[in-house]
Amino acid sequence: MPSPTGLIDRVARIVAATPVLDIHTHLYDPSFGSLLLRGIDDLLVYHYLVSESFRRSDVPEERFWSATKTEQADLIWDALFVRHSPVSEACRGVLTVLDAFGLSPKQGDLKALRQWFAGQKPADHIERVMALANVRGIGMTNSPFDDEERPFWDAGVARDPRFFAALRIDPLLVAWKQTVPQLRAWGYDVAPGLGQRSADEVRRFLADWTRRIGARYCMVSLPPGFAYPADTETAWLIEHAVLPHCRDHGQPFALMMGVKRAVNPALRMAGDGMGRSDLSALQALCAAHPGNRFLVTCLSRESQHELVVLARKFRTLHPFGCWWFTNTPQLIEEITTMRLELLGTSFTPQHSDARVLDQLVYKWSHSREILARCLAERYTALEASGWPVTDAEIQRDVYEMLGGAFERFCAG
Ligand code: HDL
Ligand code: ZN
Repeated sequence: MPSPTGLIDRVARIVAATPVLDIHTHLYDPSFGSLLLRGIDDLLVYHYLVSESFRRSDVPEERFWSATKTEQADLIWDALFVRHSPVSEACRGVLTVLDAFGLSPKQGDLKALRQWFAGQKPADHIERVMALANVRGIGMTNSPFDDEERPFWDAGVARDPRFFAALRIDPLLVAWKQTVPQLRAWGYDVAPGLGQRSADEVRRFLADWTRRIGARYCMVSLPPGFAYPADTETAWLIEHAVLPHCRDHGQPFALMMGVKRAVNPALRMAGDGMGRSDLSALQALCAAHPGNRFLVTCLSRESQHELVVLARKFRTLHPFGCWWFTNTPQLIEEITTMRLELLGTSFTPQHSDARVLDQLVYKWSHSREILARCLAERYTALEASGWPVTDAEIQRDVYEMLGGAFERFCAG
């Protein structure tokens, strides 16, 4: 539908100019040192590209894993960029990043790219990336069970306020019995058989870490088979420990639903898959716990419509992001349009899930382009119905969707 008021350009300009709060990533505060990944080799060995490269090479998985990061990156570059056109979203992302830095990979070779990145001062590079991606804040994924990360919390590092913490508790909820010994070693009097003492001690564990890292929310990723109510450790711990904890601390509980871990273990982190979630579990959680707030993203395309309809029923449910395998232009467009048409602007369209600092540049430029298009279409339809939109209204809506609504949702 043509837009009489240059609407598409106005929306694109405002979306590009509005800084985003990236509510879920795997990036780290720069004070976490080498945990904050950046540069061409980390961009290329991103697990999305690892799985794509295995389709294009007959290198045995174990030989790949025994290679150095540089050798792995060379293999991936050759398989996905030299011998074939890099048309996948994850491949295009690497090129968007390099192009934004003014680098032309087709002329240069990986050596030249490595030299360029090696020449960037870390602190300057972080500022450059956050400015290019127009990101005002970055949500981390902080797991007490991560042996690499925990020493930084033990040491007490100076924090960059733009990086906020989120408490990730998967081992507690999806591998309870294997996690009990670790909790006991940390001084929490829990038992495999659960019970009130364990619930109290898990709440103390959650409270200790929430305070320690200043977590903005609690998060877990759940398999497609997650059920609630159910006679499972996961359901029991959510009901008797996590949700009371979240109420005590005024925190939303973030559920990332539908991940099948280690579908192909030989691919390691690249080996995870997905399945359709039974959202009646989410419906039951929202209905049984009106005092809790839920941030939810689903991995299966087939779960998206049900998630949006559930969000229409429960204002305590805030859908967010086009997660992982739905983070592709076609599905971002489909999901964002579905959400706009059924929820208005009361959701958070995207998070980057970035694992490498430089990825912020492509994940946000690709998503902003699509969000702007979807929004412009809605505003054009409004204008056609006699409701002209002002720049101020567009700015208000975009700020909401790029983090403002999330901040209000977290504040309760
Ligand atoms: O569980 C998660 O938070 C997922 O985002 C996984 O980390 C996954 O490996 C990923 O990076 N997806 O984008
Ligand atoms: Zn993630």
